[in-house]
Amino acid sequence: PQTIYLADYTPPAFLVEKVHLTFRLSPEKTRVLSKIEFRPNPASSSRTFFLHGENLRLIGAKIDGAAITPQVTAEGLTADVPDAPFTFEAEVEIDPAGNTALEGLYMSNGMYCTQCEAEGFRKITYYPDRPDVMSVFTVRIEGDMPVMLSNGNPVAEGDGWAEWHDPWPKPAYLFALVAGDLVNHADRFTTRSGRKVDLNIWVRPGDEGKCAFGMEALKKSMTWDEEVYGREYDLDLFNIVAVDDFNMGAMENKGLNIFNSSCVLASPETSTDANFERIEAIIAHEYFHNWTGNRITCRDWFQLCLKEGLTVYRDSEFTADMRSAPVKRIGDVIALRARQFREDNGPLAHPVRPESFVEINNFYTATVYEKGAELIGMLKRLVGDDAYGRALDLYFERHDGQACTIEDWLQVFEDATGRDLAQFKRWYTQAGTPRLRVSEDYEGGTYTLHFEQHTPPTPGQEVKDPRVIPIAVGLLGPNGDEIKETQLLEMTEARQSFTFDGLAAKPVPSILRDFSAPVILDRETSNEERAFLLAHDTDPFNKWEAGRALARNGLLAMIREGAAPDAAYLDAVHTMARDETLDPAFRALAHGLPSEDDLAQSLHDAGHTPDPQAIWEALETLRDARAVTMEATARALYDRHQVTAPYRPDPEQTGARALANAALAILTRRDGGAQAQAQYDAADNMTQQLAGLSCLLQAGKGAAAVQAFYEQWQHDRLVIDKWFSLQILQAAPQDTADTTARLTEHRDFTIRNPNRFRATLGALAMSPAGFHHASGKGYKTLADWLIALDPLNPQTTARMCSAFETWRRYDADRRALIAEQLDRILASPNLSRDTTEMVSRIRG
Ligand code: B3K
Ligand code: ZN
Repeated sequence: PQTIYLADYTPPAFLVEKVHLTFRLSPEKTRVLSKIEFRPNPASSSRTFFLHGENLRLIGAKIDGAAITPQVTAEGLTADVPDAPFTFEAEVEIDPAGNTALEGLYMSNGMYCTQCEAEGFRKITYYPDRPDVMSVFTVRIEGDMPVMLSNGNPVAEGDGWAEWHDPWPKPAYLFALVAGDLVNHADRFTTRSGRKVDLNIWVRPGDEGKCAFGMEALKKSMTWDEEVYGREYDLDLFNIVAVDDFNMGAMENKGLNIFNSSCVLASPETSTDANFERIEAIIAHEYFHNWTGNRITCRDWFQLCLKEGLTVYRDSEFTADMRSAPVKRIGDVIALRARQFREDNGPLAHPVRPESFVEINNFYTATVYEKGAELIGMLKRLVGDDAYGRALDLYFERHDGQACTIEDWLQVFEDATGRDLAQFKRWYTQAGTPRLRVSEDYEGGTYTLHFEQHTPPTPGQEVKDPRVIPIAVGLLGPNGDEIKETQLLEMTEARQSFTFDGLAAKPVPSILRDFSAPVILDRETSNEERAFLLAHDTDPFNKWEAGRALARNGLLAMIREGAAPDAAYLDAVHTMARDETLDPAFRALAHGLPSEDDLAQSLHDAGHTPDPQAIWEALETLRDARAVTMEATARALYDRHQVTAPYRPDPEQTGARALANAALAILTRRDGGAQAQAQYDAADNMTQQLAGLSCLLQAGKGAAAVQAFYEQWQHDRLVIDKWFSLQILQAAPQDTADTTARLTEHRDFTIRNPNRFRATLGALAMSPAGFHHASGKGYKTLADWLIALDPLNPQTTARMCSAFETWRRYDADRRALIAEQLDRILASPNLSRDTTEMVSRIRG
């Protein structure tokens, strides 16, 4: 397969003025008629006419009305064209029903839908399928479907046809079409300048009752973007459609967002608090793309973080405003470390702006999205809130309607602030997580912090230059009072020291407050100091972080030296649990322990080979010990934080349920599941029901509830996905692979639905002790299914290969077992470009 390089970018030879598409829908033989008005691009010296096109049956083509015979290959079409504006027409036939890859136009439960980002439009018709070609689309849909939608505004409709027009020029990746038997949940929004916008969430009949929450989230997002970023919606209609078969979460097509049904449908009975929160965030994210992504798009796919990093950052600000900012921040950092740090420290490491790719779908990664968002957050910290606001205003003013680059983005900040961002740009071009080593000294009232930054080599990048790192620091006095409020240290050198004068005693530093930069902090410190910060730090993130570090150190000592559970940790976490001045949601988070994967990485970093089984056992031992010391407290917390009011997925109730369910998990280790069974039986919402079921499975008492749950929910796909996952996640390590294999035989398992596949095989991959079981059966089960999925759906297969990305951490036996599976995948006949690239990079 061919590698594409950023350095090879050239502007398009031809631009598109207008495009008219006619779809004659038919499941196996859809005809697509296109009429595209091209003109030579004055900014290009090339006059080579090339249109992308894949899996298309060309019926005929014309230029300026005259039939032509273009040269057609598997990638596209070329033809001789005039050196002046001309009209290209084509008629092609495609097979939506046979499209199992879920890219281009495909069918999901009898409904037609599209997914074009990144390069799916070329599976619909011949077109310059690149984001820097923006055009105005008019679309006619012919078919016998009750509802037929495309981007923009409806123009006209009749029996068996509908016409749509989108006045905003857009790249082909934002094109969308949906046709099916759908019903809508409708609402209205008036923008601050008075535009009346019709809002709809379109779903399959029967799902109407699961739209209200998503609709509220949409309206809140629209208001928030007006208030915070000054951005208004720009069409008279905004449609969201829920689709069951979808490769990712959702897609921001102009005026017609398409969602994985799991990311929009919600009801208290079927969705957990976490589902509600995620749905609110994803609806916001896709809506925010209307400005950061659609009005201003990317010049080429290397610039993906331009829209994704910024939009993730914007949706995180939104959630922080709607809910608790510290809880959101802590949750984001947990996820960043779990997914992005893992990626950045393994064979798939790549810069936030990659320099090459084989298959762009493989670069919709935690690095581009989540680290990309961290870069925006750092930039905002460095320039300050006001300057950030000015820079964003300038960005929208200068680049509206354009396809831009990271250089454009940084230039806006330089122009708005007068700041030189050359060093900051390294965050976009250098892969790897910087490690920040800290030491300190104190003499005569002066306290000095010494920092040293180092970024380990990553594939293709041996040596790294120092980056600018914003380090938020506060100082606490010996009695726990804050003696220096948070200040931002700007580290620009490889080694740099910062002093604080006039101190009466040696302070305790609180470093990297609010996780001010995506780095790994490396500081020799005592557990006493961590317990002190846990008790006194005014920064919620670092308070949480201190507890997490205590837990991690105790666990590492248990794993490495067979130490007993750390009394200091047990004591500190117990004290915090009882502190009713603290937000219940925060306390629930502080109860979480480092993940198995987190511990494996810590061991690896310290030069040890992680044993997944030993890690799992240490966590179990610690949880048991905690249950002994905290039993009475857990009982009290459980009772105190029961929610009696009618269910609402708001931050208060969500926090209370999270804390009560953390307490339930503790109690279950003492009462054998009695309280969990009671909760399961009484539950009137999915959060409580699922927590009850989870605890019962944990206690080995889940058989009856598993059966009952299935019978209650077998009609609801999204709930049954949870049923598949939970049984695997809660299996004992030696049973994880067998449970997975057994569930793949269940009549409700299907390889064709990505949600179900992820619920099952993804759960196996997310259970480290089970996945890495010494027998190798976890590896083999996953590889078998990836090999089976690849011919049907390369995108989802390739994404799930990252389960193997940490393989070099493990012992020689496990490495050999994994290598065998990776080689087996690579040797599969006709392996997709997507999976070939991923497995080759992982194998190294
Ligand atoms: N932009 C889409 C992701 C498309 C993924 C293509 N493989 C969703 C989002 O980030 O909002
Ligand atoms: Zn996005």
